[in-house]
Amino acid sequence: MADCSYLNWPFFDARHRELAASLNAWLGATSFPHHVNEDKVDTACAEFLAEMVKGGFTANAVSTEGAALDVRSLCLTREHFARHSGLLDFVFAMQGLGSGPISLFGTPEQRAHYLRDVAAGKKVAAFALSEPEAGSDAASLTLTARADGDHFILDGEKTWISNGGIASFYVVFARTGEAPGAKGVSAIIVDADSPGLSVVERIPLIAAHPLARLKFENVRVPHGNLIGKPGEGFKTAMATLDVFRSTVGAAALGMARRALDETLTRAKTRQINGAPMAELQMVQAMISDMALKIDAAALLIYRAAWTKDSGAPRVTREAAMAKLYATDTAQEIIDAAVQLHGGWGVVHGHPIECLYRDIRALRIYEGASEVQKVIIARQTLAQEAP
Ligand code: COS
Repeated sequence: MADCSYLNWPFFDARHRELAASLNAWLGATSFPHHVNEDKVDTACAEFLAEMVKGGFTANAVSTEGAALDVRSLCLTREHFARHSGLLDFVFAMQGLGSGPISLFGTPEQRAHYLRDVAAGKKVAAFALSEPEAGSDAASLTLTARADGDHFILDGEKTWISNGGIASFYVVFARTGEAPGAKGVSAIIVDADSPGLSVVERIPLIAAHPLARLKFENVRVPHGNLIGKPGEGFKTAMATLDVFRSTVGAAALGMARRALDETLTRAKTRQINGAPMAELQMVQAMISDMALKIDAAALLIYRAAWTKDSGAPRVTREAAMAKLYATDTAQEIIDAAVQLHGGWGVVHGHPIECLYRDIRALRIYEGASEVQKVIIARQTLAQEAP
């Protein structure tokens, strides 16, 4: 049985411990493949979503009535899902991130129309921020939305869009021109079947999940699909990422925990020179590093989640630290697990080999490690000297 003592940390309430117990029970009774081929990924996403809706877990991904999202529940769910399957975690995470701007800033009508269906698995959500020439520098995005009576007309491209091709709607960040740069961007909901919106390319990945490049040509969207105020879309995107970046760290933590679990089993059972590998001090040093990084990552993640849940208006610094540390160290932990598994660690389809591929994207999406360093440095430099 994996270590669950962290659930007794003061960051958690009784309902979080109950959620973790029900996640463990559900995951113990359901089996999800470690590896899904690119050509089966759309079907697998639909099946995984249907299963997690039946398990009752997607309701935590959205805020149908306008209450704050519970970031600790989001993190616990991602951590547990990612321990079993990177794709399972992805499906849950995207329902939350893709509809996050509506949960945080949507009107009651937008919530009623979109979020109930997202929670029920009847609608699949996507977050469309990045463009071919605007990734880390998100404020330089160029896709335009010009007003035309009571509609917007969208023209341009988005890329690296998770759930692209299977989403029911996209929350699109578009230039509406109130001011140059970050202050001239608005967040607009675009239904996937809107005429003029097309998927021009599906992008295969190191660990399969649906990802696409989208084209918008004269796409007409009613003004009622604007989320928040015109010109505040960049802040909406950043505030959404403030919530979900800690959860990326949590997914990395789940993968790292799985790597450690697998390594402990191997180190205790594999005999080298007539004794278990675990008796070798070099192996012990690696296991010690793994365990230490896992606890440090968990502390940063649940500190950020607890701070947000306790009512902090922004957790930009805490969330950036959690994502940066947890994803970078999970990569190191999984690499060490590959090393300690010897040849098995690189056998296609072995759980450790799957983790090795699953973890890589987490250091890039929702703000690369380097972006998180910029954010942490800016926030630290902005502090008053004593
Ligand atoms: N919450 C609320 N508002 C925020 C915010 C947050 N977390 N972060 C920034 N803002 C606001 C700022 O306060 C500023 O508004 P004011 O001038 O009124 O104060 C505005 O947004 C612009 O912020 P800033 O000047 O920091 O913008 P930059 O263009 O310098 O942004 C980074 C820099 C690198 C932080 C940003 O572009 C970023 O996060 N890039 C990565 C994007 C990303 O994660 N892409 C992945 C897409 S999802 S897979």
